[in-house]
Amino acid sequence: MDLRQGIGLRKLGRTTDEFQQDLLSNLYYRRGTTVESASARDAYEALSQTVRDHLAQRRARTAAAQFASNPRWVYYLSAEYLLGAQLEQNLLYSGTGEPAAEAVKALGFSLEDLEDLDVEPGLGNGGLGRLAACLVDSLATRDIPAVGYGIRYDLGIFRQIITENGQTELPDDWAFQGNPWEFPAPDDRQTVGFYGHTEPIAGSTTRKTWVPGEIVLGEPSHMLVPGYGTETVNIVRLWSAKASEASFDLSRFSAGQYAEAVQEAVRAENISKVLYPDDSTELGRELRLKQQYFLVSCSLRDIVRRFRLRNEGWDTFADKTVIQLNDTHPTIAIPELMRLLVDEYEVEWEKAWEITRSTFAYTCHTLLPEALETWPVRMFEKLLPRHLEIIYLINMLFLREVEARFPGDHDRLRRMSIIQEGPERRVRMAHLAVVGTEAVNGVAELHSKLLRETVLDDFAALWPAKFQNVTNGVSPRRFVKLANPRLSDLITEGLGDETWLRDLDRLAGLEPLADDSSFRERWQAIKRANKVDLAAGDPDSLTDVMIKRFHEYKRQQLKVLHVITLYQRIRQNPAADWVPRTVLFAGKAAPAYHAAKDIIRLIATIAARIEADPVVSPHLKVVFPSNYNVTLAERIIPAADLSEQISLAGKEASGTGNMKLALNGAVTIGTLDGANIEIRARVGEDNFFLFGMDAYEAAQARINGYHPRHFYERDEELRAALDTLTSGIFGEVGRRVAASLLDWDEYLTLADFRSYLESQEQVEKTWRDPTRWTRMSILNTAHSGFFSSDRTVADYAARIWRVAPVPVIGED
Ligand code: H2P
Repeated sequence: MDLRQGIGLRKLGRTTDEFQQDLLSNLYYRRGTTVESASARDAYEALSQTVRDHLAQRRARTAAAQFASNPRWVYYLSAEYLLGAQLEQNLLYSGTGEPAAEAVKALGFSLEDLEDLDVEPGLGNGGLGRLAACLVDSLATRDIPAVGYGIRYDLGIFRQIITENGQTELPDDWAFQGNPWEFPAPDDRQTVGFYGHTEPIAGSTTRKTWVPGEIVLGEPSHMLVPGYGTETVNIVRLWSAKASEASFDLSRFSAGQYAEAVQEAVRAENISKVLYPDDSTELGRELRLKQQYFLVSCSLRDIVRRFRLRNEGWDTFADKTVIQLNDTHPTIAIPELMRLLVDEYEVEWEKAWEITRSTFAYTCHTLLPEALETWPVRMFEKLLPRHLEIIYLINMLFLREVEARFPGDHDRLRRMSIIQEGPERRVRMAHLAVVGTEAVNGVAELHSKLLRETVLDDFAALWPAKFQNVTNGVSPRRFVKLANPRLSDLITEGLGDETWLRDLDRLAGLEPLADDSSFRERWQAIKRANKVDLAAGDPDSLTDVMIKRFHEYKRQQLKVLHVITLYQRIRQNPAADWVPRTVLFAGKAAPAYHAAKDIIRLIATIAARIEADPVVSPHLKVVFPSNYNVTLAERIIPAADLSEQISLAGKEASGTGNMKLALNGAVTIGTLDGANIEIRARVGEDNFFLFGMDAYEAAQARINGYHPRHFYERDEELRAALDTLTSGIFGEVGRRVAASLLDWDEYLTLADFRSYLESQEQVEKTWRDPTRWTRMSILNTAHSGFFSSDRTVADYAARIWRVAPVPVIGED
């Protein structure tokens, strides 16, 4: 028997009988229980193991095929992954859904019961983390050899509870009951240093020895990332911080100083304790920087370990390695690779710099200048003294390059420097990320353009070819097939087969069906059924959803002003023929972001008030389900009629919820911002409700001197809405929100109010014509094929990574 790479393994069964046997054997040998006494958890664990085994076999073949082809590997470094629940996805991707359902039934459970036990790892915050998850899905689906690296936070994004008092945050101990999808790999543990000092090395001007003052261990485990409709199974490798043995102080423990004995160990393990520790304190900020270096250091050592398995020279490193930095969080990877090459492997500085620059690429996800990270030099110096020295040298050589191109332009040098001068000197991570990479991309056309024209304009002038656009995308498997099985079946029927799930442009084939009345009726019936399942409000009402992280630039407050206006209009004229609406908000606000939390609280207050109002409640309902996460998104998106994408133009880099909603037949009301522009261009102007200023008008409005009170004075309904808030009927929080809008209104909410209201009137007019609305809905789906993350990955592969697929040959 050939035992290499699992070739000698028994092939796992796919028939119901075979699957059942495997399930029973897992129940018996891994859970130590029998059919008679199995709990739902036993059944869930045994089922997960059985499904996982199928993927593990594919994983073994993938690893063998990828290693044999010696490809250029894509390493995706991301502080966040919002992977979503795993069981349902893995049933689909392993093709075991049907036998599993039967086998589980024979145990006395339903698949749905067991899916409820599947906990989603909340290792991310919003679009950025979910994008990482969609990209790794598509990397595997496109057979691209890749590893995602991240942090295995013990506590993921907090669990949110919404009450009339707003948002309450609770810890999310997601792996409390274990995580059956994870493979620990303690052998690949890494050692990470912090603090300490550097020492010169005799005879070298560039090399130094770093003597860290604290050592922490990084222990990896990985999750399997299967491709859809292919054999490839890649991995996401997540690092947990562990204290080294030496950090436990046995003598103190023996002396009864229990807390002191473990304090060093606790400090070490705190590194991977929570996602985004509160950074309103100095210690919190230092912990974040520690997390970033922890991720980078473990991952780079792992990448170097993998490279060195082949004994190839450093000359080939960049040909075999591309490291994508997902935003600036992992940017310390640039000086870290320099440190490894120069200090540890004795590669010449120039050579090391050439390797580093051709290895990295950077994706920027924001346009808000305040969201581009900077770290105090002082903190860097203390925590990562050697890295700061390397950054200084990189900066000096870089500024020389700028000086040579733009002699005497001191202002430019100051603007472009990696070090921001001022009372507190800071390291500008985005500048480091641009200087140390081969390619920089924004995530939608407008975003990439604005990056070149505004925040990174000096860099674009220096290196125009470095700047690219790669428009985001989403996984049609998770967000259509799994989230919306009814619609998915209808699409498959309409197109004749399921190949659209790997080739989303095929959705265009639905276009003619928009004119087919029986197809339209079925389409409508599915939307209704999804609304019934969601149970948020009357399924015949217009389901109007705004689901995303809470941030003032996204302008949930504009939607609030709309709701208040509707409330007042209905109260003034209760007998009129109102379009019934269910307005659904979902999303979390960062715990220290008080203005965003105020908006949540205000929404909760308004929702309760409307609910209690017999005049308004038959026509208008506001709901705010708690704890927005991937699982909840998968329930809301299929039920949405109207998708709110109302950020101030020029502020939302892309958005991906907009894509998920359009794909599921929600019609967008939106500004010319982020990917909305590309959605509108594809679905057609007639099938999109546009309003508001564009990015240039918005920028101009600020420059010309924006006075929110001016809009308040001129627009009677706006005035009434704001006066209502100021009157206190929605509590103190209403007053605060009104004051912030009237006094400053950073994101020009009041300026776009009237245009938004007019566009909402168009929405209602269209809604009254179900044929027209349903056509729009179908055409939105039909023309959203471009927004597949498979296309995004193909773009990165061709233009940035220059990598090709490595197919994995199947067993059969
Ligand atoms: C961010 C941007 C979005 C973008 C997403 C993925 C940071 O997500 O703001 O515009 O689509 O990255 O590129 P979010 O706001 O949802 O946290």
